[in-house]
Amino acid sequence: MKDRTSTRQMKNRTGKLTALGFLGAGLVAGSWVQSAQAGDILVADCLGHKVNRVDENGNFLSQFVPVNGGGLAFPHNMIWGPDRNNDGREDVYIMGLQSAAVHLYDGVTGEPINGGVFAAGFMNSAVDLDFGPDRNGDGVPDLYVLNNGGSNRVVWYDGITGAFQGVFINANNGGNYNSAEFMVFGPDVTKDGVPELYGTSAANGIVFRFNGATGQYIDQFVGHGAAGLIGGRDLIFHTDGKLYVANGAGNSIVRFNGQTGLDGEVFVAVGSGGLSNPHGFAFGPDDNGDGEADLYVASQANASVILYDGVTGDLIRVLVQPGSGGLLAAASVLFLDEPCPADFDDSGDVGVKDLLFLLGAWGPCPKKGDCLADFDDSGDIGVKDLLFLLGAWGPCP
Ligand SMILES: [Ca+2]
Ligand SMILES: [Ca+2]
Ligand SMILES: [Ca+2]
Ligand SMILES: [Ca+2]
Repeated sequence: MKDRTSTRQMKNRTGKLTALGFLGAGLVAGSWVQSAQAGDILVADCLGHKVNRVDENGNFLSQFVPVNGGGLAFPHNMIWGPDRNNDGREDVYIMGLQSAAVHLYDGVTGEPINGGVFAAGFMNSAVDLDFGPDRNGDGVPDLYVLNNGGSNRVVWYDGITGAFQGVFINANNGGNYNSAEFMVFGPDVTKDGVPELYGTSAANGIVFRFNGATGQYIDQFVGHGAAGLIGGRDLIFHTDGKLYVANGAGNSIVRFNGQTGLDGEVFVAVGSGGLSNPHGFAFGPDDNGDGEADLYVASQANASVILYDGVTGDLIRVLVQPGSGGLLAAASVLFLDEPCPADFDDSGDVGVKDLLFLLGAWGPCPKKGDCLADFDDSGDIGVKDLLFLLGAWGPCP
């Protein structure tokens, strides 16, 4: 039910820490950190056509998706999305570039759901996917797919059925958006309540911006070469208000003012820890104990995952050693979902303390995505969220 959709930072666990901080009482922030560190991580292997599962120390555990499982070929980005097999837990959606499909797997077991395909058709070297604005008015966020090839740069699918709906951004919409790599919905500059779409290109350092409601080209949010950005990959609007971009061709991570696109600076230094063609990345569980989320980067060219301090960008360590677990090329990372999202205090069951936390945060969220108890992502904490919590009452699965 918890449907973390529009911005990528909503899909890691940093929101939980923020929400607990928002509570003020500091409920059990210490135990949260402990718990978050115990999470496993998925690593998409684009050349190995599989998804590995590693523990918090980067040790290989298993293939979450085996080679070509569910028809997967060349997995690129991975996201959490709505529960499709009605077990009450979110499921994992994976962009298959060569299989030209959005694949779907059980978020706990990795088993393919409905044969492993949620959406297909009208994809041309599809590289990224995201749930975003509801375009067909049924109240459910729809699915957007970014194509590297063809003229149908961004296409969209019904968020419930996965049925193709149409072209959202045509390559001729303006901006000459080619060699697309990653996209994300971010700050609403047109002030119409709909987040805009921001995309990177492998061919240059431009971050393109499009109107999230109409698909029309707006501008170059970041210009080529800023902070040394010469070939973009993944991008994240982080909770600190900055836009982080993986500089694939430049082997660094750079960041900008998330509202203006200016004030570019290098965050992770060129080649730090062996960083080579960084692709997907995510802020996730605090590893070095400073209470702040750290940065996990898929270093594609040397098939590793490298961990950096989420505040300073300094190298912490190489998390997944090059080639570990048969990894051929790391495309993206995803933190396995929490098994019990309503267990805010991580006590192992959903109980009175969790109920009090939800009631204490009742009403509008201070900021969408930073509102832990907003299970249905409605932007406020209300009756539906209360019912979800009550439905999960008792010991966690
Ligand atoms: Ca599920
Ligand atoms: Ca919809
Ligand atoms: Ca807008
Ligand atoms: Ca940290």
